[in-house]
Amino acid sequence: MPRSKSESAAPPDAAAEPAYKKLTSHLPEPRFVPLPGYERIDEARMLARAEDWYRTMARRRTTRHFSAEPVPRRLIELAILTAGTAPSGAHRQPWRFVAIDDPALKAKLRAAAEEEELKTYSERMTDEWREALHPLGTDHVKAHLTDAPWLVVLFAEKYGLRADGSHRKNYYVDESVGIAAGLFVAAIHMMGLVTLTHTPNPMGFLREVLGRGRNEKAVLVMPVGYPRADARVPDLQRLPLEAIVQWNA
Ligand code: IYR
Repeated sequence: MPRSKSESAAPPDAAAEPAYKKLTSHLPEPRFVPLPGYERIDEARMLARAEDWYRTMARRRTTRHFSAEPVPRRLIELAILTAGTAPSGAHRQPWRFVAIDDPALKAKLRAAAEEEELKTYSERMTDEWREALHPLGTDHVKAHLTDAPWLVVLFAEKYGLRADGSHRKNYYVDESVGIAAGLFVAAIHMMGLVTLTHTPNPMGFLREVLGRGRNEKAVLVMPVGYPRADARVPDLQRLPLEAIVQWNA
């Protein structure tokens, strides 16, 4: 009896490399090093640290009420270094930070942001959106942009630029930059400062005023400083665990 085509085909060889592996065979072997700095800790300490970290992070709030008290530049450097530990698509690290403490530049950015935001709140927002923001008390007045001692503007590098001007694609830029932003927010909180994730809309003016390249897109403006003694926040609750997790299907 003739064997069917599938029976006569060579059995798949588990050890055989799929053809795509050949496509990078001209490249140098990747270099791997032992996982650096990993320290196994016992379970009781794991739990204590996890509880402590959670309780500390649960106290983080976004406030619009910043003190003008100066903050040392090294603290901003450390928050940016921490943000830069984020994982990123193909390890392209597509985040760039502009840290501003010059009062004139802060005033210029505030004026530009308020001009756009006035149009956004007046004309661009839908009624539904305006109503959604109502409990947060946000409006086009951005006093925090000049009150806070630092403004940190986060840019996403949409693509890299090679020396010859050609574009080098970056991967998962939004996800990577979002993770970096989260780490920045956590770092600021852990050092006892506050920040606010301001999303001016539209953001094009930031690239122009700050002289960034066309391959970068502004993502967030984050004032950083101490909270004012009378700082207030909207009365919000966070979702309980049951509402945000599913264990298995
Ligand atoms: N970009 C505006 C509007 C705004 C939108 C959302 I969604 C917020 O959670 C907060 C504000 C602004 O920064 O005011």
